[in-house]
Amino acid sequence: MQLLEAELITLRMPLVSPFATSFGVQNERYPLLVRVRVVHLGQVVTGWGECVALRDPVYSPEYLDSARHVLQHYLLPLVLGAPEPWGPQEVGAILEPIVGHPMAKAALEMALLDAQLRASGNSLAEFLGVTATSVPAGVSVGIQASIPQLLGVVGDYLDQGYVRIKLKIKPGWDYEPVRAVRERFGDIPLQVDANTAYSLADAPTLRRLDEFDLLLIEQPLAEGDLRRHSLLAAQISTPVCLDESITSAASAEDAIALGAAAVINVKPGRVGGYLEARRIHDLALASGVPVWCGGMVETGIGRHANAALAGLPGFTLPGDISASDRFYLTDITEPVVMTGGRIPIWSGPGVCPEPAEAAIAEFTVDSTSLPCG
Ligand code: NPG
Repeated sequence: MQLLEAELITLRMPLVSPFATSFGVQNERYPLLVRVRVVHLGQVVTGWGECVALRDPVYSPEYLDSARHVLQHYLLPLVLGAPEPWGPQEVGAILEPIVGHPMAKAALEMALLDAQLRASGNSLAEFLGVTATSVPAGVSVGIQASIPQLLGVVGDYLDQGYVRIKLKIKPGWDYEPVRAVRERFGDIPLQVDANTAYSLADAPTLRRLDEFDLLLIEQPLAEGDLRRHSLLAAQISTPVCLDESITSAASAEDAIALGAAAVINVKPGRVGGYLEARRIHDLALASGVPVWCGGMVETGIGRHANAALAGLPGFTLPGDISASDRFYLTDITEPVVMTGGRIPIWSGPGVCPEPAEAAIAEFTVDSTSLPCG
């Protein structure tokens, strides 16, 4: 593969409603798109990737400007200088000299993989060996202003057909909201996500959630707290799932070995790309650890691609794979639509339907072109 040109496009997209978590309230999303033009199989093709870094470093050390900077000044030059032949499968190794920055690396690998798939006419699902044609749709519910408001929001999502509800929690917004949802909606598949908001000293509070028979509690403690997660797991019966702590297949292997993760949330962006995501899936499957596909409020580019990944057999729990309209009035690809509680897997060439230039132009706030010739 030969890289001819790359463009880094920053969008600003309003959310249909504020999304509140323990790390802050998002009213808009700033997706960073990577568009590449490459020569592959004798054709000039365009590929798209989406970087999931947030505008600010509140969920991960990476953030919008750091991702754009490292892509422009380090990652793209490395790929440009790589001796041919290379393809998307080699990109992980090519980028290895740069420490960290998995979200930026994932976006570049995704764009190159998309280009390869468009040239060969294959879908991401075919590439991954996925035979499923749809996946169950779960939805993530932000922290609400009151319990009646929470019950209204959860009721709406259940009416729309979502098959699993995830509630964001934080100290002071945990036991009561979960109890209210269980009381009102009964035995629905329900899980909670703390986004690192607790410490091990909160084990007695978290143990109170045991009575609700939750599918899992996601990332209760800090990202680096693998050992403490295993200590917490010994004190509560709700299965502990890790998100922020898992940034690679190696960290997934460590978490499983330490008993820190009974379940793993796989987010391709967070772990450096779809290829590393598949490696985590494979090792978790071999270890008997269920995985599910997380979401990062992606546009249709990442949202369609995540649905394909979630079609792999080890993804036995419903993911945060919701329809485009959960977050966006207008998407930049053909929207992801839920029917009967399921999200169809994109079966055309590439990782997603061709993004619409007009929609991208509408939301673009910054764009940098890098001639690579
Ligand atoms: O459905 O795309 C989605 C969002 C699911 O809650 C969700 N994501 O902590 O997992 C999370 C959270 C998140 C969103 C984290 C954006 C970081 C950025």
